[in-house]
Formats: sequence, C-alpha cells, structure tokens
Amino acid sequence: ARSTSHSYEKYNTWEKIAAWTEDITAQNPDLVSRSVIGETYEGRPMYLLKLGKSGTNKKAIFMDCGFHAREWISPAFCQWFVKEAVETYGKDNVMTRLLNNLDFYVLPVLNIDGYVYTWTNDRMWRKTRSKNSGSFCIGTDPNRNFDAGWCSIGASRRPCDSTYCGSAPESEKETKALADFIREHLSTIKAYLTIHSYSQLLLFPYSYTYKYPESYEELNSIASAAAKQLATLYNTEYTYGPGATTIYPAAGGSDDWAYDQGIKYSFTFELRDTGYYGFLLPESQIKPTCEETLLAVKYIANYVLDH
Ligand code: ING
Ligand code: ZN
Repeated sequence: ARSTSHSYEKYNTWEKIAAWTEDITAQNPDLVSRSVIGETYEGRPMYLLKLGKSGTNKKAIFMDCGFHAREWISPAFCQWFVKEAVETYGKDNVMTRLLNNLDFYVLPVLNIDGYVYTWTNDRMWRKTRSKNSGSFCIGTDPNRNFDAGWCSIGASRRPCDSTYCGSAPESEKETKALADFIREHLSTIKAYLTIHSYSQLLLFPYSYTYKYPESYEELNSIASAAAKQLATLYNTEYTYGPGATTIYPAAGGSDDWAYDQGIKYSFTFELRDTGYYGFLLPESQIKPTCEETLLAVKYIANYVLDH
C-alpha cells in the first residue's frame, strides 16, 4: 500500500498516474475496475478505468485524455473526473444517478510515451514516439491517425511535421488499441469525449469536411447547453461548433471517426486557456478548470442517459 495520497491539483508523472489507477481501483472495488487495452510503442500498459455500479444493459460513455503529450491539463481532468465520481457517488444526486445507470470508460492518457517525453526531454512534444521508416524524425500525430478522411486535409504526410498522419490509419499502437476497444463496444458506447487543450472550445463533427453531420442541430444544442453549464462557475467562455469551421479543417481525428462509427454524441473539448499560458497552464488553474469542465461533462452524460 502506498502511504501518500494522490495530488489532483498538481500535474503528475506517468509513474504516479499508473500507480493511481491501481490505488483508486483497489479503494473503490464496487465502482471502479481497471483493464489494459494495449501497450504503447515503448511498451507501457494502456490502463482503462471503468466507472459505474454494476448493472445490466447499461449505456456507456467513453472519455480519453492525453492524446497530445504537451496538453497536461487533459490527463489532469481525467484524474479529476474519476476522483469526483468516487467521492460524490451517494452524495451528489446527479453523479449517483449517472453511475447507477451508465458506465464511464476513462482512458487517463492515450499517448503515454509522448507524455513521458514531455517530462524528461521536451515539454512541447505533441506526437507519439514511434520510429518512422526512411526518416530520422520521430512520431505521428495520434489525432490525425484515425480512418476519417485520413490525411486528406489539415494533416501532413511528412514525418518531421507535428501533424504527421502516420503511414496508414491506425498505424500507431495507441490509436489502434483505442479504435479496437471502441469497435468491440459499439453496442454500448453512446458518447465519445476526447479532452485536449487549449482554446476553450467544444467541438463536434466534422473536422475532415465542411459538410454538416446529420445530427448537427442536436449536437449544436447540446454543445450550447454544455458550454452554458460550464460558464456558470467562473464565467469561462467557450465557443462551440463543428471542428472544420470552429478551429480548422483537420482529417483523421478521433471524434469524427467515432461519429462515423455510429456514436452520435461525439465531442472534442479544448480546455483552458485561450493562449496566455497555452499548454503551460499553471497548476493553480487545475482545480477551477476541472470543476467547470466537470459540469459540461455531467450535462452531456445526463443528456445521453435521457436520450
Ligand atoms: N486540437 C485538435 C487537433 O488535433 C481537432 C483539434 C479536433 C482536430 C478534432 C481534429 C479533430 O489539432 C488540439 N489542440 O490538439
Ligand atoms: Zn490536442
């Protein structure tokens, strides 16, 4: 047993996050279970937490953090979300109802190798850490590596670029593991949430094309209501809309891919801030950022439960 408690208001190393996944599972056996959905290029286990009271025919919501290595507030949010779930279950009516009736799959860090590299070598690293044949440059952008208009727009075919789409869709062990898990659970997963930073945006499909998704009206109204909820705490302003027109056109993103798999409620969050600190968001902002984001995620989860 480990004696010191986890620091939710600090950025944690992968070593600490990995140990935390074990501890939080052991401490909450009726609410949390842990599995491994694959391993990274450098051989690290990709831990997935499943949150929820056991039940039959439950819908599920999948949420991942840490696609891009330097976006440290993202893994911090996944940790915060799990903490809130276990601490407020049985106390907060909304969280209790959510966990009684839904399962949350939470992947605390997708791009673990990249995340480790930002702690040891280069704080601004974005991509995975895989080797590219025929190049000395390392890594693929995991959010250009999905089979959704792959590499057609807003992505690069050059391995040295930060938006390199990889040698093929799902060329990365990390994106393949995520896609395989979602494909295997398509009958239960009703929503896909992927957490990035920064810009304070709530995006939905599409990013790989300017065409509007069939559920545009519904997604737009959910995003509007979720952003409104988020702002109730600190007045943090979020812009929302389809990725292509709200941030920039970019193919191969996981939200577009999940949507085209039939997961209607698919959103990308871009957390604080709007650029003053950017990726280097101070630790003093972890708590307010996570508290406000939690309101938006709970809103979306509630909506999914009721629809
Ligand atoms: N932004 C996202 C990126 O991967 C995005 C924006 C979302 C692109 C959805 C494609 C699909 O570039 C950051 N900050 O990573
Ligand atoms: Zn990102």
